[in-house]
Amino acid sequence: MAGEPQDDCLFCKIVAGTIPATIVRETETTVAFRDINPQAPTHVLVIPKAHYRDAAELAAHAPELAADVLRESAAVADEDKLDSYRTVFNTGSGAGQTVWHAHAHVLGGRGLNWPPG
Ligand code: IU
Repeated sequence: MAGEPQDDCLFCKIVAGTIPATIVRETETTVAFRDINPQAPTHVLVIPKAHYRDAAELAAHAPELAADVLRESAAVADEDKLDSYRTVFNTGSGAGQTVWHAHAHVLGGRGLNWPPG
């Protein structure tokens, strides 16, 4: 069910502490950790602790939590002293989503092209 931990979800396991991650920030409702396959000098994932399969489900069921994720994304950029950065939510496999627990990618520390691939 939306919002409930899923046994087979990698990011729920990171939240539970049963799989290690390089955590850079944590709040009551969110965790931010370095991506294991970084695409930029800063590549941090910000996730809600509660399980929602993607950003659309998160926004529909828990808009205040979605706002927490955006606020923490800005805080990550601030901590890494990024004056420009990109916040990305891949939603659906056609857009490149591979982990089915909503997450914001925070990318920065190099020039970023537009449009993305
Ligand atoms: P995507 O938007 O669902 O494609 O992003 C998933 C990200 O999760 C991707 O950038 C992976 O490198 C990252 N990731 C991770 O940081 N740790 C893991 O154990 C796994 C994936 I699996």
